[in-house]
Amino acid sequence: VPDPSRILSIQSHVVSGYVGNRSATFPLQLLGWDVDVTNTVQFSNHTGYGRWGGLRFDAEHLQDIFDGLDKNGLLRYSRMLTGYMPSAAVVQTVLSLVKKLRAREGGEEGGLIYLLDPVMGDMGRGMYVAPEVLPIYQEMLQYSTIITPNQFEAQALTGIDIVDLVSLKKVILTLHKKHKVPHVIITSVELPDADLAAIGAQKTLADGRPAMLQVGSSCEIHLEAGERQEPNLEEENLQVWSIQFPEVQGYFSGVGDMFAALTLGRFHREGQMASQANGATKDLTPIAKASELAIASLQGILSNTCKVIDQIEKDLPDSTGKDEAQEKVDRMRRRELRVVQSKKEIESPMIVYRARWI
Ligand code: PXL
Repeated sequence: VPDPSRILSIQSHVVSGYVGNRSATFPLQLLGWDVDVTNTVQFSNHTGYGRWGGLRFDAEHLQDIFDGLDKNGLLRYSRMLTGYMPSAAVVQTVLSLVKKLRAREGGEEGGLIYLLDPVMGDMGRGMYVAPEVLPIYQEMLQYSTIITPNQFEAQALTGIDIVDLVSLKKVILTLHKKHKVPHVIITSVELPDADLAAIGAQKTLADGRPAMLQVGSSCEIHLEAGERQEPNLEEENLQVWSIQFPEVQGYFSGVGDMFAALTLGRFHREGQMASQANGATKDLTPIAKASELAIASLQGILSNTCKVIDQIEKDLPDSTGKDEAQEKVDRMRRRELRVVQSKKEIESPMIVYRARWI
């Protein structure tokens, strides 16, 4: 029997700082999950520093770990989370693992909940994994429960560019219909002003801060002989929700990883896949509620992080006399998420930014 409180998390490890498993484990543990941690890389620090030491693990190493768990009857999970995987061979190994876990749990009702974060790149930097990773992720989608691509990754997975509301819906529909994904969250999207206005969204929030827009959608996928069937879904019955929240200036590493972890940790399977009623009062889906909580925690963590950065930078001399590489390292160091200092924000976040149907 799968242990109802165990999550298998497969992503990066850094010795110092908080990305990958280092940003996922503590929040999940605080939320009451037993986290079994599999590291896909072990680096001294995240790659944003510009220099780092350590190894990317190969597929054989990961397979050996999974085999070891299996031999001891430990490969029974109610939930699974994957993030950055360093090679196509590793993604392939995890694909075999997911197929095995899905088969083992005897179908999907009450079975494995798998959050797949298809880490491949972002709009600013483009693709930062080998291109061979993409087709394996595309095959993996049909075994996932929840996916959390950013705009770049959603576009790559579907081959459709998001340029407006119409293409955004086409991407979501493709992920549900062709790839048979039950719950889709596109963690942030850029839309033209007119399309933002059409869904009642803003470029900037009431307090003047620039807004980020996240969208999500759920779709019931039926099984036949254990195989997911293509849902009978058309664009006009898609039900998409969105959340707008302030963009915190500057780049913080590990935010996406923590969002995925918190969303999985906060997700309750119970409840409807989509809204039953029509109109503005229709209930939010469990995935929208999980995302509200995840965003609320992250806003709190980022706020704690920024307070410390401001404190340090206020007292910094104009010139530290250090070389450019060391300045960059110091800057990255200051921007590490304050994870253990944000226990309160993880356990009892204050929801300010709400999901709404669009
Ligand atoms: O998702 C952030 C991340 C994960 N893994 C490694 C990284 C980073 C960000 O820089 O370097 C190894």
